[in-house]
Amino acid sequence: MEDWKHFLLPYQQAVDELKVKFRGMRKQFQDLNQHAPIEFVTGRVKPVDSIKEKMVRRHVEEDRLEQDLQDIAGLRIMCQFVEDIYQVVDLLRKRTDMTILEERDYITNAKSSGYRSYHLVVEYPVYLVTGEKKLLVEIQVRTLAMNFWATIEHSLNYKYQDDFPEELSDRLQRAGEAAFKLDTEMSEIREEIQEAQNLFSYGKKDVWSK
Ligand code: 0O2
Repeated sequence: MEDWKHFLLPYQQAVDELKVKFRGMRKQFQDLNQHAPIEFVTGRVKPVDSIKEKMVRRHVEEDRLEQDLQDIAGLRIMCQFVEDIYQVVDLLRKRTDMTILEERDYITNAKSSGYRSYHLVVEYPVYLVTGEKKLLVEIQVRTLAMNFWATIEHSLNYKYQDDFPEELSDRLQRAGEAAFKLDTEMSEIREEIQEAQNLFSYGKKDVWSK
Protein backbone atom coordinates (compact mmCIF):
# COMPACT_ATOMS: atom_id res chain seq x y z
CA MET A 1 0.00 0.00 0.00
CA GLU A 2 1.47 3.33 -1.04
CA ASP A 3 -0.66 5.72 0.91
CA TRP A 4 -2.14 4.32 4.12
CA LYS A 5 -3.11 7.80 5.32
CA HIS A 6 -5.30 8.30 2.25
CA PHE A 7 -6.79 4.80 2.54
CA LEU A 8 -7.63 5.17 6.24
CA LEU A 9 -9.09 8.69 6.13
CA PRO A 10 -12.68 7.59 5.31
CA TYR A 11 -12.46 5.00 8.12
CA GLN A 12 -11.48 7.75 10.57
CA GLN A 13 -14.47 9.74 9.39
CA ALA A 14 -16.78 6.76 9.96
CA VAL A 15 -15.39 6.28 13.49
CA ASP A 16 -15.77 9.98 14.31
CA GLU A 17 -19.34 10.14 12.98
CA LEU A 18 -20.45 6.99 14.79
CA LYS A 19 -18.94 8.12 18.08
CA VAL A 20 -21.07 11.28 17.84
CA LYS A 21 -24.19 9.28 16.93
CA PHE A 22 -23.83 6.70 19.72
CA ARG A 23 -22.94 9.32 22.33
CA GLY A 24 -26.01 11.20 21.12
CA MET A 25 -28.14 8.14 21.89
CA ARG A 26 -26.92 8.22 25.50
CA LYS A 27 -27.73 11.92 25.77
CA GLN A 28 -31.24 11.38 24.39
CA PHE A 29 -32.04 8.75 27.03
CA GLN A 30 -30.76 11.09 29.73
CA ASP A 31 -32.86 13.90 28.28
CA LEU A 32 -35.92 11.64 28.59
CA ASN A 33 -34.94 10.85 32.19
CA GLN A 34 -34.65 7.19 31.23
CA HIS A 35 -31.93 4.69 32.02
CA ALA A 36 -29.31 5.05 29.26
CA PRO A 37 -28.36 1.60 27.92
CA ILE A 38 -25.07 3.16 26.76
CA GLU A 39 -22.54 4.04 29.46
CA PHE A 40 -19.72 5.19 27.20
CA VAL A 41 -18.43 4.84 23.66
CA THR A 42 -14.91 4.48 22.27
CA GLY A 43 -13.63 4.10 18.76
CA ARG A 44 -10.43 3.55 16.85
CA VAL A 45 -9.02 3.02 13.40
CA LYS A 46 -6.89 -0.12 13.41
CA PRO A 47 -3.20 0.84 13.44
CA VAL A 48 -1.37 0.08 10.17
CA ASP A 49 0.92 -2.48 11.86
CA SER A 50 -2.08 -4.42 13.20
CA ILE A 51 -3.71 -4.32 9.76
CA LYS A 52 -0.56 -5.69 8.16
CA GLU A 53 -0.22 -8.40 10.83
CA LYS A 54 -3.85 -9.49 10.35
CA MET A 55 -3.46 -9.49 6.54
CA VAL A 56 -0.58 -11.96 6.87
CA ARG A 57 -2.38 -14.08 9.52
CA ARG A 58 -5.59 -14.23 7.48
CA HIS A 59 -3.95 -14.39 4.03
CA VAL A 60 -5.76 -11.24 2.90
CA GLU A 61 -4.49 -9.64 -0.31
CA GLU A 62 -4.39 -5.87 -0.55
CA ASP A 63 -7.16 -5.72 -3.15
CA ARG A 64 -9.50 -7.62 -0.76
CA LEU A 65 -8.68 -5.48 2.29
CA GLU A 66 -11.90 -3.46 2.33
CA GLN A 67 -14.10 -6.56 2.11
CA ASP A 68 -12.12 -9.06 4.17
CA LEU A 69 -10.90 -6.97 7.11
CA GLN A 70 -14.09 -6.06 8.85
CA ASP A 71 -12.60 -4.20 11.80
CA ILE A 72 -10.45 -1.49 10.23
CA ALA A 73 -13.01 0.89 11.76
CA GLY A 74 -14.05 -0.22 15.24
CA LEU A 75 -16.57 1.14 17.73
CA ARG A 76 -17.10 -0.08 21.27
CA ILE A 77 -20.28 0.56 23.17
CA MET A 78 -20.08 -0.09 26.91
CA CYS A 79 -23.23 -0.86 28.88
CA GLN A 80 -24.05 -1.30 32.56
CA PHE A 81 -26.18 -4.42 32.17
CA VAL A 82 -26.31 -7.42 29.82
CA GLU A 83 -29.95 -6.47 29.05
CA ASP A 84 -28.71 -3.08 27.83
CA ILE A 85 -26.54 -4.81 25.21
CA TYR A 86 -29.60 -6.39 23.59
CA GLN A 87 -31.50 -3.09 23.78
CA VAL A 88 -28.61 -1.34 22.01
CA VAL A 89 -28.52 -4.08 19.34
CA ASP A 90 -32.28 -3.63 18.80
CA LEU A 91 -31.80 0.12 18.43
CA LEU A 92 -29.04 -0.46 15.87
CA ARG A 93 -31.27 -2.88 13.92
CA LYS A 94 -33.88 -0.13 13.52
CA ARG A 95 -31.47 2.45 12.10
CA THR A 96 -31.50 3.31 8.43
CA ASP A 97 -28.08 4.99 8.35
CA MET A 98 -26.32 1.61 8.56
CA THR A 99 -27.00 -1.94 7.43
CA ILE A 100 -26.17 -4.86 9.70
CA LEU A 101 -24.36 -7.57 7.73
CA GLU A 102 -23.28 -9.92 10.51
CA GLU A 103 -23.94 -10.49 14.19
CA ARG A 104 -21.81 -12.60 16.51
CA ASP A 105 -23.07 -13.28 20.00
CA TYR A 106 -20.03 -14.07 22.12
CA ILE A 107 -22.09 -13.47 25.26
CA THR A 108 -24.09 -16.67 25.30
CA ASN A 109 -21.24 -18.34 23.37
CA ALA A 110 -18.08 -17.04 25.03
CA LYS A 111 -14.85 -17.57 23.07
CA SER A 112 -12.50 -20.29 24.34
CA SER A 113 -10.31 -17.54 25.84
CA GLY A 114 -13.25 -16.51 28.04
CA TYR A 115 -13.96 -13.41 25.93
CA ARG A 116 -17.52 -12.08 25.93
CA SER A 117 -19.06 -9.30 23.81
CA TYR A 118 -21.70 -8.85 21.12
CA HIS A 119 -20.18 -8.10 17.71
CA LEU A 120 -21.90 -6.55 14.72
CA VAL A 121 -20.44 -5.86 11.31
CA VAL A 122 -22.29 -3.03 9.61
CA GLU A 123 -22.06 -1.34 6.27
CA TYR A 124 -21.88 2.40 6.81
CA PRO A 125 -21.78 5.11 4.12
CA VAL A 126 -19.48 8.08 4.48
CA TYR A 127 -19.86 11.06 2.20
CA LEU A 128 -16.57 12.19 0.73
CA VAL A 129 -15.95 15.09 -1.62
CA THR A 130 -15.54 12.42 -4.31
CA GLY A 131 -18.89 10.83 -3.50
CA GLU A 132 -20.40 8.18 -1.25
CA LYS A 133 -18.23 5.33 0.03
CA LYS A 134 -19.68 2.34 1.87
CA LEU A 135 -17.37 0.94 4.54
CA LEU A 136 -17.43 -2.02 6.89
CA VAL A 137 -17.41 -1.13 10.56
CA GLU A 138 -17.19 -3.53 13.51
CA ILE A 139 -19.26 -2.58 16.54
CA GLN A 140 -18.52 -4.37 19.81
CA VAL A 141 -21.18 -4.07 22.50
CA ARG A 142 -20.20 -5.21 26.00
CA THR A 143 -20.80 -4.61 29.68
CA LEU A 144 -18.33 -2.73 31.86
CA ALA A 145 -17.29 -6.05 33.42
CA MET A 146 -16.72 -7.66 29.99
CA ASN A 147 -14.71 -4.60 28.99
CA PHE A 148 -12.60 -4.82 32.14
CA TRP A 149 -11.79 -8.48 31.43
CA ALA A 150 -11.08 -7.90 27.72
CA THR A 151 -8.82 -4.93 28.43
CA ILE A 152 -6.71 -6.91 30.91
CA GLU A 153 -6.60 -9.98 28.69
CA HIS A 154 -5.67 -7.88 25.67
CA SER A 155 -2.67 -6.37 27.45
CA LEU A 156 -1.52 -9.80 28.67
CA ASN A 157 -1.97 -11.08 25.12
CA TYR A 158 0.38 -8.39 23.96
CA LYS A 159 3.01 -9.71 26.36
CA TYR A 160 2.49 -13.42 25.67
CA GLN A 161 1.54 -13.18 21.97
CA ASP A 162 -1.47 -15.52 22.30
CA ASP A 163 0.72 -18.15 23.99
CA PHE A 164 -0.36 -17.95 27.61
CA PRO A 165 1.13 -20.26 30.23
CA GLU A 166 -1.60 -22.77 31.05
CA GLU A 167 -2.06 -21.54 34.61
CA LEU A 168 -2.58 -17.98 33.41
CA SER A 169 -5.09 -18.94 30.77
CA ASP A 170 -7.00 -21.01 33.37
CA ARG A 171 -7.02 -18.03 35.71
CA LEU A 172 -8.19 -15.74 32.93
CA GLN A 173 -11.02 -18.11 32.10
CA ARG A 174 -12.05 -18.20 35.75
CA ALA A 175 -11.83 -14.40 35.93
CA GLY A 176 -14.06 -14.23 32.83
CA GLU A 177 -16.63 -16.47 34.50
CA ALA A 178 -16.44 -14.34 37.66
CA ALA A 179 -17.00 -11.18 35.61
CA PHE A 180 -20.03 -12.79 34.00
CA LYS A 181 -21.31 -13.84 37.42
CA LEU A 182 -21.02 -10.19 38.47
CA ASP A 183 -23.06 -9.16 35.42
CA THR A 184 -25.69 -11.77 36.26
CA GLU A 185 -25.86 -10.61 39.89
CA MET A 186 -26.15 -6.98 38.79
CA SER A 187 -28.98 -7.93 36.42
CA GLU A 188 -30.82 -9.51 39.36
CA ILE A 189 -30.79 -6.20 41.24
CA ARG A 190 -31.13 -4.05 38.13
CA GLU A 191 -34.48 -2.44 38.98
CA GLU A 192 -33.24 -1.56 42.43
CA ILE A 193 -30.05 0.00 40.98
CA GLN A 194 -31.95 1.93 38.34
CA GLU A 195 -34.36 3.41 40.88
CA ALA A 196 -31.36 4.57 42.90
CA GLN A 197 -29.78 6.04 39.78
CA ASN A 198 -32.98 7.90 38.94
CA LEU A 199 -33.13 9.39 42.44
CA PHE A 200 -29.47 10.31 42.11
CA SER A 201 -29.85 11.98 38.74
CA TYR A 202 -32.84 14.07 39.90
CA GLY A 203 -31.03 15.12 43.05
CA LYS A 204 -27.42 15.43 42.14
CA LYS A 205 -26.45 15.64 38.51
CA ASP A 206 -23.87 13.24 37.07
CA VAL A 207 -21.54 15.84 35.63
CA TRP A 208 -18.86 13.47 34.36
CA SER A 209 -19.13 13.66 30.60
CA LYS A 210 -18.81 10.43 28.63
P1 0O2 B 1 -7.91 -5.00 18.46
O1 0O2 B 1 -8.21 -3.86 17.60
O2 0O2 B 1 -6.53 -4.93 19.02
O3 0O2 B 1 -8.94 -5.25 19.49
P2 0O2 B 1 -10.08 -12.55 15.14
O4 0O2 B 1 -9.72 -11.13 14.80
O5 0O2 B 1 -9.31 -13.55 14.35
O6 0O2 B 1 -9.96 -12.83 16.65
P3 0O2 B 1 -12.68 -12.16 13.80
O7 0O2 B 1 -13.61 -13.27 13.41
O8 0O2 B 1 -12.03 -11.34 12.75
O9 0O2 B 1 -11.61 -12.79 14.83
O10 0O2 B 1 -13.48 -11.15 14.56
P4 0O2 B 1 -14.14 -11.20 15.95
O11 0O2 B 1 -13.74 -12.40 16.72
O12 0O2 B 1 -15.59 -10.94 15.75
O13 0O2 B 1 -13.48 -9.90 16.58
C1 0O2 B 1 -12.13 -9.67 16.68
C2 0O2 B 1 -11.97 -8.57 17.72
O14 0O2 B 1 -12.76 -8.90 18.87
C3 0O2 B 1 -10.57 -8.45 18.22
O15 0O2 B 1 -9.87 -7.54 17.47
C4 0O2 B 1 -10.77 -7.96 19.65
O16 0O2 B 1 -11.06 -6.58 19.67
C5 0O2 B 1 -12.00 -8.70 20.05
N1 0O2 B 1 -11.68 -10.03 20.57
C6 0O2 B 1 -11.99 -11.21 20.02
N2 0O2 B 1 -11.55 -12.23 20.77
C7 0O2 B 1 -10.93 -11.69 21.83
C8 0O2 B 1 -10.27 -12.25 23.00
O17 0O2 B 1 -10.15 -13.46 23.19
N3 0O2 B 1 -9.77 -11.34 23.88
C9 0O2 B 1 -9.87 -9.99 23.71
N4 0O2 B 1 -9.35 -9.20 24.64
N5 0O2 B 1 -10.48 -9.45 22.63
C10 0O2 B 1 -11.00 -10.29 21.71
P5 0O2 B 1 -8.31 -7.62 17.27
O18 0O2 B 1 -8.04 -7.98 15.87
O19 0O2 B 1 -7.71 -8.48 18.33
O20 0O2 B 1 -7.81 -6.17 17.40
